[in-house]
Amino acid sequence: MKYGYFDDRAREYVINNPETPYPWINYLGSKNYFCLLSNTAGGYSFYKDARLLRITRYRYNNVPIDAGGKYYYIYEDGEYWSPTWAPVKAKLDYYQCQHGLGYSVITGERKNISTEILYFVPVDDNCEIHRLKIKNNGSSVRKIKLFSFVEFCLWDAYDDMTNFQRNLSTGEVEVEGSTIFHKTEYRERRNHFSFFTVNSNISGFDTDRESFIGLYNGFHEPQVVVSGRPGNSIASGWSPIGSHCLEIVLQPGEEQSYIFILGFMENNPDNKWSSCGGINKDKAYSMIRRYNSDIKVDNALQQLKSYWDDLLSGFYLESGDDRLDRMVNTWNQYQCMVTFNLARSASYFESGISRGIGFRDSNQDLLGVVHMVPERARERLIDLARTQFEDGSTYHQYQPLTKEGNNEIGSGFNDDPLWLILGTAAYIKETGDISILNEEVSFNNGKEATLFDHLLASFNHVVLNKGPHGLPLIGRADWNDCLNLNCFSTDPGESFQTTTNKDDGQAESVLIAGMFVTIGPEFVKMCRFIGKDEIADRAQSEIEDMKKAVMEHGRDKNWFLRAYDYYGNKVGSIDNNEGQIYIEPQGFCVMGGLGIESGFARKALDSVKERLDTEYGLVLLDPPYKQYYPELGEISSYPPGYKENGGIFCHANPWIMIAETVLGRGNNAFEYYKKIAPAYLEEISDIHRMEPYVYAQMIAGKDAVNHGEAKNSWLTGTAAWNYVAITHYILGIRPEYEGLKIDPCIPEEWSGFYVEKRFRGKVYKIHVNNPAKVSKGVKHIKVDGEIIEGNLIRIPLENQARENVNDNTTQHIVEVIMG
Ligand code: BGC
Ligand code: IFM
Repeated sequence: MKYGYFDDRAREYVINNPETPYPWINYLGSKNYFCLLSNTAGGYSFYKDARLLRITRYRYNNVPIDAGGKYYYIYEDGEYWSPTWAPVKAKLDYYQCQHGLGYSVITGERKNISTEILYFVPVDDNCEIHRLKIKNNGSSVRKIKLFSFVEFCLWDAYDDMTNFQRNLSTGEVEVEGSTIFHKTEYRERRNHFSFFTVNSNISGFDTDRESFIGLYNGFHEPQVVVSGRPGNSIASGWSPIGSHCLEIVLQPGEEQSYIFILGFMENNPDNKWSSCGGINKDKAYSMIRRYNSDIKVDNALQQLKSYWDDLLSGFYLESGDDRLDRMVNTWNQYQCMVTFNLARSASYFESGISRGIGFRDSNQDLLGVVHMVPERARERLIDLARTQFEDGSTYHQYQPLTKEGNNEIGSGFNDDPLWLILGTAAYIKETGDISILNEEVSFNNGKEATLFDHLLASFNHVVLNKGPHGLPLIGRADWNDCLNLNCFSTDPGESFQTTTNKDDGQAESVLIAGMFVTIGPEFVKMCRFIGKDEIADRAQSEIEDMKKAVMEHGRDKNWFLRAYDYYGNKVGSIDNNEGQIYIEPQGFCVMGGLGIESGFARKALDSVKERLDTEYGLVLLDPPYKQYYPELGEISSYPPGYKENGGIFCHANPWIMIAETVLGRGNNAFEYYKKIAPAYLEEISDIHRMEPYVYAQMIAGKDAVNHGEAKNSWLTGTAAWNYVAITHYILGIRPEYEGLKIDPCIPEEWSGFYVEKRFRGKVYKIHVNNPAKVSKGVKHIKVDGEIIEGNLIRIPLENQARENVNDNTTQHIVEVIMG
């Protein structure tokens, strides 16, 4: 069942039924000010950090689930409704929500009054605009009252939901004309405030939640709206809100437009406003003047649209399959940007208070955006490297506001270091900017180093932390956060403890080994490019050793093992009762070229098909753990079929897609792609439940009660990896250090496709033809009419200055014949 449709021309998902299977959200904001907005106007806003600078309040785990947002109420003759359907839920004669790139439009009509609310955050400002157009579609004059509503958060979202003894006495507001200022101090510092305003006279306002809603009412029946009379309340403590009341008279056919602005103002940090003193209203008023007319709002919206058009135009596909095109051209790239911006902080599944920027997460996220925002990817790499320890280990997360490593979580995830090599490689391949390796960036202890020194430390961290089988020690966990194998009991019957001491924890990871043989060669190539051949030779021999270790100790009969636990027992083996085969090492070991000649790779991927494939995607392991195994850590604490315990963990699916392309099996690769790509799941939205325009982290596996039901949409490494799988490996348009490789691995039945790719300052118009109906293999390539050697369009690294990446002046026509 569908709840809307894709409008590809407008690049919108248009929802036409407000009762979606779960709130279907959008993200407004692209730099510092962000807002999560659901299809019925639920959600919240924050500045930079979803925990520390939360502008409006939101209650997770609420009943109903999505209560609290940017609401408008229409009142007429004792009757009232929400033009966004929620929260009042009075039946609308027409409802539509268009989620576009960085903006949403919610339209509602009842009793011939139609309202269209455009919500967006201007590209370079710290505010959100709600432009409300209201029209009388009937034949009589209408007199209505319009009430706005936002609920302010007292800044630190965690404190806001826990520290009531203090917070209920801190709220302060001020009303001047049509502007409501939220002035509550943030602890001792009044260095920021927010405001909510409208570009018209108001007939009243409210700033105190209890006065507006009533102590025993809900958002669906605020007493002020029920009575149609604003209370003109001034909040003092308790819960400050912002609500305007506008009296509107509409002639038949008349339409009026009102612009509401919710803004955030930060003062210069060394020019703090005095406690209980004034706030800098002038700054707010000048922001308000930037958007106080329809023309100004139209311009700002246009600017936003151009911003996204420009970002997304770096890769354009015509495949003949609408669903694939809309994934590649719009929604997958869009999700990659949102995920890169927000890491794992704020979604409808991540509360915005618990996580910083993940080291492994960010390095993977940037794989999906480096072609759009290379400068920001570069900056992120440097920020990440700066939190790395000298021995190559890394803080698992850093805090976005301070960029300091998160001490609470610390380090010890032994996969983390390798992702920095992968992220850096992706950056260099896309931009050609090898100079990043010389960038000075100190280690966490302040010791001076270049980025290359960091990568060397990362590489060595694996080499110097191997276990009894010559495989990498896993530490607290590798990519699979829930596989905590250094859990042991010193005394039978005693509870299990975890050790992170490397001399203690002997558990080994075949996934890290697979990553090492996949990512290690990237490091070797970088060494060679900058003339460090001796390091390259040593590194290469370490890679060979690791390959041997995997082939000797990292294999089961038909697939790659997952790990050895603390006691040296195999994990992910046919000898185990449960958890016999895991997805991750099959993907990475094959990507790293293991077992290709011997046919073992094929066997491993055939086993994946046989054991892990389902109608809705590949499960993480099989069979799931049905009992709790303390020696495996968190993984078996999940019910069978959920999350890492045999859920369809979408992040790991593209690793198999890529591995399939290594074997040249384009049919399999694309079949796996389609199974989890949201645009292909639109018709089963009632089963899948999440937004059909973005990936979810997990879909319940075959052993789960609700097989096929997804959770954790939006902020997941799934976005970047699927983008890499489809663009670099299935379509095969792949940046390499030496240039652009054209190496498609597609379903045999495809007759070809067309791609336009912006690459190192030029545009490549690539026509791929597949007359012989093969999956893989390129017969010849012509660039501007000349046949080139092989399938690499060579562009030497040293010619590529970083500043060039967005200069699209030169075009090349590339004709590719597969066969
Ligand atoms: C995983 C969760 C797990 C959590 C804490 C996350 O990355 O997705 O399943 O519960 O880490 O270990
Ligand atoms: O690898 C992790 C990631 O860092 C956070 N989400 C879950 C993944 C698998 O456990």
